[in-house]
Amino acid sequence: MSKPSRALDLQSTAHDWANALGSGDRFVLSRLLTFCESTRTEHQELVGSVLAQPAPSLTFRIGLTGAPGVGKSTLLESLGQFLVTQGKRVAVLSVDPSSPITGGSILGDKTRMKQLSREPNAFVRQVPSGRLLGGLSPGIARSLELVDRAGFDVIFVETVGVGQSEVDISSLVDCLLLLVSPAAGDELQGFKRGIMEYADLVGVTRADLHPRWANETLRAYLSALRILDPSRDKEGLTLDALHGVGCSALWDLLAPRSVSLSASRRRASAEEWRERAFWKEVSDQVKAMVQEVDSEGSCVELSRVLGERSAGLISEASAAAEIALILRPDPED
Ligand SMILES: Nc1nc2c(ncn2[C@@H]2O[C@H](COP(=O)(O)OP(=O)(O)O)[C@@H](O)[C@H]2O)c(=O)[nH]1
Ligand SMILES: [Mg+2]
Repeated sequence: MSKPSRALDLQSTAHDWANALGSGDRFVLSRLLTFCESTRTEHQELVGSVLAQPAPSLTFRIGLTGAPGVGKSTLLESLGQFLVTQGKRVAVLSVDPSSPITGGSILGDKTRMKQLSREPNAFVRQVPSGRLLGGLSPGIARSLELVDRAGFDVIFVETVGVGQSEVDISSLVDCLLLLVSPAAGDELQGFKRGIMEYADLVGVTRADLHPRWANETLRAYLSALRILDPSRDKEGLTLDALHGVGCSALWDLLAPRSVSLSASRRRASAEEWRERAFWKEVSDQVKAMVQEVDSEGSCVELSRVLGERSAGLISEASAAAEIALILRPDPED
């Protein structure tokens, strides 16, 4: 007999935790996600051992990206409920750049997906972003793995489309949906190439407010997407996220893309992603260290190199090489 889920603690075996998770126990899922976000070693170790237990990875993962306010959470509220009425179990991981760790969330009701959260067959969770706005925390790959094991049919990951995050998320999902707002003719210039290249589908929100602009925007995005990557099948549609108009058509576009990666391949990509997240963190820390030198004036040599580089006296490459030499410990010491 396995333990009741509320009796599980850090002394319980990974096997018991994994069983409770696999039975779809959301209390256990919530606790494991909290451990995943924790900095305590014993929490990280438990998550690691739970994930080391064999389990199929079968959940269809969909990334949803776009500028703040475009309508990501609103769409998930509608689309999630639509899917629940279709008998699907739906999970949402929403990467929240406004520091939910402290509980100091400044998010409105829309962002919380209030209706969807109340559905017994839905699970909505805000996960903290990395240190940079819109960045993904290194824990996200593991959080996704945990949700994946809790028996949902679909997992959505909502990320703010800033910087690298959509590139990162695209390696963890089966399909990436880019949401954009309707824009007038000249505003359609200057697409953000980075985001576009990774998107499989594009949705234009607020079609209820600006139907004509929404259609024009969709046309412009689709032709740009096809030029950027003619090999991939890019599709899109206009939506009224607020009233859920277009959810059924959107699902018709999404569902065929669930013919997804095999479990082992996905696990490899999660590991690869954690590896990248780790080295990014290391280089950010080193960068911060080097940048602080100037103000503290603690390292004369570094200050000199930084000063010479700003003044254009030495090239970027030789400045970087000199910094590496300075940071390397002296074997004589
Ligand atoms: N009328 C209308 N309002 C929308 C639509 N999509 C989003 N909104 C509104 O836009 C605001 C921001 O939406 P939200 O989902 O929080 O954006 P997110 O930051 O991308 O998650 C909310 O007040 C929504 O009600 C839409 O398709 N039509
Ligand atoms: Mg949101």
